[in-house]
Amino acid sequence: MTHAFTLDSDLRAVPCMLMRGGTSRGPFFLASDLPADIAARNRALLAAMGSPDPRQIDGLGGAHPLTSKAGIVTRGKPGQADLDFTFAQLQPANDTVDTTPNCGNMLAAVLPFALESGLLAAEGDVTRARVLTRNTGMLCDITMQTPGRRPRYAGDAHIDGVPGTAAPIVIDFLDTAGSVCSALLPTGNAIDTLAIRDPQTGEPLRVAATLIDNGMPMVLLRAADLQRTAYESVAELNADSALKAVIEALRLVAGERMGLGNVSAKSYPKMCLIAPPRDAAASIATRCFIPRVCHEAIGVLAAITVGTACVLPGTVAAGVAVLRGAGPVHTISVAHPTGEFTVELETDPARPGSIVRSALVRTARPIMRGEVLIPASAWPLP
Ligand code: NQM
Repeated sequence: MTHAFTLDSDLRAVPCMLMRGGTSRGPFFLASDLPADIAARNRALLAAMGSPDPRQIDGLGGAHPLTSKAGIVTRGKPGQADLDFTFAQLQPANDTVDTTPNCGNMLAAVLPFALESGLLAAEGDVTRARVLTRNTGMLCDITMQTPGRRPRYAGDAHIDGVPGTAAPIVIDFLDTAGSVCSALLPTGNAIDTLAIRDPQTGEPLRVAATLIDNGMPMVLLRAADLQRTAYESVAELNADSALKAVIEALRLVAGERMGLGNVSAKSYPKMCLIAPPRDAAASIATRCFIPRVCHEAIGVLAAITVGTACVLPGTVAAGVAVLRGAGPVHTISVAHPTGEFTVELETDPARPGSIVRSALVRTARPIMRGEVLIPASAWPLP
């Protein structure tokens, strides 16, 4: 027997579906179910997630940046895309709602959400949709299994960072270079030197970095240059306040150099320590800060951006990454704290340093559907 809840109160009910997208999780909304005004929409999202509060005890957020995300989906413009997706990065402890960067993990949940919410109909045994991520204008094609025109979630694909296996969702990115930044290498250099004073010792510090954006603005640093290994555990790195202070100081300098202005309140650029792989099958070892806590795995577009640095001559990853085979299609295995992330990158031999396509596999599924209840003070009742 099903049970219907009734509600007659000063809480406002907003339809949504809680989705896992890759190694992230958050509520997905139809754009028509949220306020059109951006400030009002942000208030509604903050209330839905329970931010700001480190534990997000009064909302859906999971007290971590990877579970403080929301997706907003609508039909795309004919001739341009089947679906339009806006990704919103919230934070547990502050009141920012950032729709400037992309999130390739939440992106994986867009097609299942669109099918489940009736925004799009399944095509046949396999459904493919072109998705425009409005955050940066990025286009991709997403493919999932829909036997009998029903989404299938069970399957054999495993992604590190998520227990078990599920049906694969394939994402083909069409154009990722320079997402938030003006170009793939926003300073025009494959390596820049970042000069800071160590915030704890006051000692001057000069560190070589690759400032790069192939879908995600990132600062790549050789772990050895900071007397670390990039094999440390997430807990060790999160407890390493000396390292975190240096990384944040480097990030502020890098943000200005990348043309991003003052990034002190922004969730990007992400900071990534790199090292030669310890596992023979991997191409590179990574530990990513997003940007102040260490990622348990690595973001999707972060992995694409690191992979891109591996195949670009002259970056800090050159001489660190172990590449097998010789283009134009490179398979890069990016090792991270909970396993590895394989990305396929296609380069154009006629244009050295250009990536014409990137592809990867994720899994995603709806976890719960219903209505999130937010105080009417955050979005007044009609
Ligand atoms: O890089 C985390 C994640 C992400 C972003 C972050 C992402 C991406 O793992 O495309 O997916 O970098 O804050 O979801």
